[in-house]
Amino acid sequence: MAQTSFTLHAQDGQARTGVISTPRGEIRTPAFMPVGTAATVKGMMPESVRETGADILLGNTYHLMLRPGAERIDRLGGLHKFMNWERPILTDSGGFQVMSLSDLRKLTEEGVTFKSHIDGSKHHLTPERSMEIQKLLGSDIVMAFDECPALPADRKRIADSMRLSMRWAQRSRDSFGDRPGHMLFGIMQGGLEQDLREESATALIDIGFDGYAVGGLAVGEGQEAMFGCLDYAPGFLPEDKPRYLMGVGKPDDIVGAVKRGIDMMDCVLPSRSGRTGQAWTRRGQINIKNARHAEDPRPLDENCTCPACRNYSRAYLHHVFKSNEMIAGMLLTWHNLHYFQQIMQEMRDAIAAGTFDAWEAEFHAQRAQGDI
Ligand code: PRF
Ligand code: ZN
Repeated sequence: MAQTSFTLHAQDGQARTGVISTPRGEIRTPAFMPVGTAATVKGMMPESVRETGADILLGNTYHLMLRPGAERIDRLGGLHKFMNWERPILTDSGGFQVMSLSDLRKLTEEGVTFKSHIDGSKHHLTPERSMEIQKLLGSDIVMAFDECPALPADRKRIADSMRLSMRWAQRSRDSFGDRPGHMLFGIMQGGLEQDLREESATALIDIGFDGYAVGGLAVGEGQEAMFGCLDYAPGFLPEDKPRYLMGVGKPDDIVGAVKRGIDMMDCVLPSRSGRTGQAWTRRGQINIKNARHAEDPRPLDENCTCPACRNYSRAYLHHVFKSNEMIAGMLLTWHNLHYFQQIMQEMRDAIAAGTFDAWEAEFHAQRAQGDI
């Protein structure tokens, strides 16, 4: 009994729409996953995150193993219960966050040793320990343990790192075992080298995963280079399994990725930029702290149905940001998450209707007008 599945409903060009089914609920694809790093989507109650249209959240092995600890979360009934989100959770495996956040990292064939960015304590992560932690958390979609070099990097560094990640992918698979109701995703690496991407995809497919992530992008290469890679990378992966682009992105990155055959994405952008006063709308970006909003009675976006736009003026949002009120980041985070989910829903509808190209043209045309 599989208990999990991926069903494709329609394809328009390379863009696909479908549903991932898990015992904790369905994930409509293409899906955007809000990031709940520390067992919270910062500034949002879980029921509010759901109201924005999210089917699934992302959690982080790295942060939760350091604080409050995976064994503690397990004793408290698992991550879903702990954070009051009963729907699916995908957890990242930790290697990427070790490399970007921790101090004094030491990488070997076995795994990675590092010092916590919180208290300097020493920790060890391996594929086996990452699988164990993600199991203790109760993650529905578990990510293989990988390493991701920052770009630009020379070809040898990218090739060696990718091959290490593929050996770790096999160890992740062996250690994960058979867990009905839970999915394990492999992560493709290989930088911007087409042949290394293909070698990585072949290695992952040989091992066999429930879904495949494109890792190693959005690490400094720029949108044009990322799209260049996405023009071929998804084509190396099985059509009948979900494809997840990790850590992406801005609205136009997301649209370009879906157009190229990506089914899932995650990014801190809507929540993080909401806390700093950046709003994303169909007409582009707005910095609500800008003085031009101080007496503007209009909402952020006339067409948006989120609470920030239904109930508050730009003048009010400007005021609460200027006053450092807690509700400021809460309202903008809500708006941004709502807007990102709205884009996803519109893309799912357009792909199902076979009108993705027209939808995309309108998306870009509205942004070109700017905030008016
Ligand atoms: N690997 C993992 N997590 C990630 C990435 C990766 O390559 C990226 C790259 N954009 C974001 N998060 N495990
Ligand atoms: Zn809004």
